[in-house]
Amino acid sequence: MDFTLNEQQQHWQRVARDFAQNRVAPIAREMDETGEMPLSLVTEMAELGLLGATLPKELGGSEIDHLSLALIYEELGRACSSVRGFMTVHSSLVMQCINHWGSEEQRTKFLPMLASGSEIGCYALTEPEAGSDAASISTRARKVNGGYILDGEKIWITNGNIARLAIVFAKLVAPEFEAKKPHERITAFLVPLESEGVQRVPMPGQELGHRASDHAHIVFKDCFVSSEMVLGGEGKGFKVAMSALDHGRLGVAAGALGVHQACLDASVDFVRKRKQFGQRIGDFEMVQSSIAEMKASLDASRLLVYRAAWTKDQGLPSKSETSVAKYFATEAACKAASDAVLLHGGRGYSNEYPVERYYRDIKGLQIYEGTAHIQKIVIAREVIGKETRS
Ligand code: COS
Repeated sequence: MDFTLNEQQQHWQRVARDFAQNRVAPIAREMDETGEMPLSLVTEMAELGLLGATLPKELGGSEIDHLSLALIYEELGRACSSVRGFMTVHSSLVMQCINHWGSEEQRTKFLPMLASGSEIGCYALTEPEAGSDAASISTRARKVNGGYILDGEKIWITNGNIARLAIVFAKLVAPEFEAKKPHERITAFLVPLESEGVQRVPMPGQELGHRASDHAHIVFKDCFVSSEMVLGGEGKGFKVAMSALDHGRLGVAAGALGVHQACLDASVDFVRKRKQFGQRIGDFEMVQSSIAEMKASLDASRLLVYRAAWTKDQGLPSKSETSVAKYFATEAACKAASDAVLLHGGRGYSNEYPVERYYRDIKGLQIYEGTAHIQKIVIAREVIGKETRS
């Protein structure tokens, strides 16, 4: 087994690290306080070739492998979870999904614009009454001449206010779909968000973390979408949604690695400098125990995340590997962030040091794109097999 990164992977790790440390990290605190990510960062990411990531070059992509993409997310997550979250939604949930499921026309029309950052994408699945139970969405798509009319509402849509294109999931209302199971009625649509019948507002309230992320509440009321905007075919929307989440979950898992690494870096720096009882606190065994646990769990998470990326690169089914990586890496990073705050004592509890931001941000990664419980369902079903009811 070869654990070394190849030249291409090292290249993308370097590019992402330079960008994250020089352009993102210095303003991470400010973005957290103002609740805004400057859109100039999107342009910079596009110019570096990060946004196009795994897409083919002729569609504006960089044709990189999934392991390189995971390294990019890790470096972004190490600097700022909100910026990493922006890119995971835009590049993995939206672009990889269109690249996989889109018709030739859809791919050539939308992907180059998204790769260049001139258009931003979002993924609209979650609803007020449909989170983990994605098949229970109530947004409807009524078939009419030449297309469909969408009615319904979506919440917690990352990039939803800044995006111009959304992948929207809705249940088809048509006689031939009436007898079908709920998930078999779901269809994915590419919806330009400036269409008539779309209303968007920022989500109310302030989130615990990811404060520079843009989250929208989107309402569709008599919104016409033409037939050629169906993504993946009528009734295929649940599979479209789930396969996109498999890409997105790898991004979240890799982002958690970055937060975990940042917690370790900050803690090591602190315990080397901070003195109590006449010695550096890093010389106390209990502190060393925390640092050792943080490092050991980080190494384990990294192997799992890289394995999931590698599995994708082999073209093998990677649903279970991705859920294992997402579940383990986010849990481990949550523990690391909690320990990092504790090691910093009173300073860790204030925003004088970045660990309190890591602690707030990481909780979101246990939830976004499928909670830890959902990941365990996916893993257990793979291991035990799904219950069959007669
Ligand atoms: N890729 C492709 N197809 C998939 C898939 C995947 N990862 N996961 C499931 N499917 C398919 C199944 O094969 C099944 O197909 P058939 O109809 O041909 O048998 C179909 O989808 C239904 O699958 P399943 O019965 O497992 O669906 P459930 O309703 O039980 O839901 C969970 C499964 C809970 C795993 C799913 O609803 C889920 O991931 N929920 C979380 C949603 C989420 O992450 N939301 C976050 C917000 S979006 S950023």
